[in-house]
Amino acid sequence: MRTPDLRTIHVAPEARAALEAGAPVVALESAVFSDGLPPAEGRRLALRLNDLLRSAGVTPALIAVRDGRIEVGVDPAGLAFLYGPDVIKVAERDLAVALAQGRSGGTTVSATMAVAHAAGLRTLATGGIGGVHLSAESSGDVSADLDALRRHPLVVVCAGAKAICDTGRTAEALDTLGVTVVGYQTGTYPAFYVRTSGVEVPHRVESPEDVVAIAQAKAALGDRSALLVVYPPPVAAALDAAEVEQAVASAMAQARGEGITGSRLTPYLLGAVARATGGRALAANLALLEANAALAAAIERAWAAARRVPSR
Ligand code: PSU
Ligand code: MN
Repeated sequence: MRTPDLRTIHVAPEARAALEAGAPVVALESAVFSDGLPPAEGRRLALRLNDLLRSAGVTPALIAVRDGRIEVGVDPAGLAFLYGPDVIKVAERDLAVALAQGRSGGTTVSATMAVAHAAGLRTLATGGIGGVHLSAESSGDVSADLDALRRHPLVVVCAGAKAICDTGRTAEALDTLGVTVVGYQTGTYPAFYVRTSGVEVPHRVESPEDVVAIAQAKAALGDRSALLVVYPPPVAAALDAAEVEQAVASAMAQARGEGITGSRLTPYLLGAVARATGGRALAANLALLEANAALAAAIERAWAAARRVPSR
């Protein structure tokens, strides 16, 4: 799919002004609010992310679809439309349906990348990307986020793939697709709630400036794939690998028992894992979303500063 036509995308005045000025802007996905977190937690987190980005001198650009309008720069105080009865989880392939049928929904990483790319944004923060699911052998479930990373040249900050994915197989898929992956102050992929999966990342970076230099080099080469920055969750909130493995295994058994598949699977599993860990998975999820937004903000600030330096 080509990136959507900018005329079908509504960019809020503040985000538009920041983009025109070359000022730092961070895109946020909204499926995490509509599907990934309990509504009350999601709504509070949306406000916190907004405040965090603003205090870092960055314009927040929450992306979502409201009544068939694709919006960039949604007010985090007005998220009720994400919790109505007809809300859909909008992956890139669903944008057209939402548009044609006037639907509302939270955008996944794939849809958020497509919209952000078309609107001229450079950096996106999320919790975990979708990847190759642990059940992929039998179900064939591989997230559309992966192919979107091949086609949209954004910097995407995440804590690796979601806990219900197989990090090793997700890393191989990213390799095949030609996505540039760097570990931020780490040599291995984090596994969402867990600081390390043991799977090596191809490259390691130490600073926001390192990330910007690679993003600029990719642009200079005409490389259209994303730069995926994997960032371990904060030490204080991170969980133990064994605990997560057990919680995920029992969540998958429950999902099988209830016959849950397709786009409903991710939200179902995340909820079951949160319950199985007595809420510690939820706390880790919130903490890593904030940390990722903060790193995305630092990357955007470094990028805006780099633009002001005269070129050699
Ligand atoms: N990570 C989370 N919560 C989420 C998601 C990721 O902690 O809700 C969402 C993201 O929006 C991601 C999507 O793009 O799940 C992937 O869904 P699927 O596996 O169905 O492609
Ligand atoms: Mn899927």
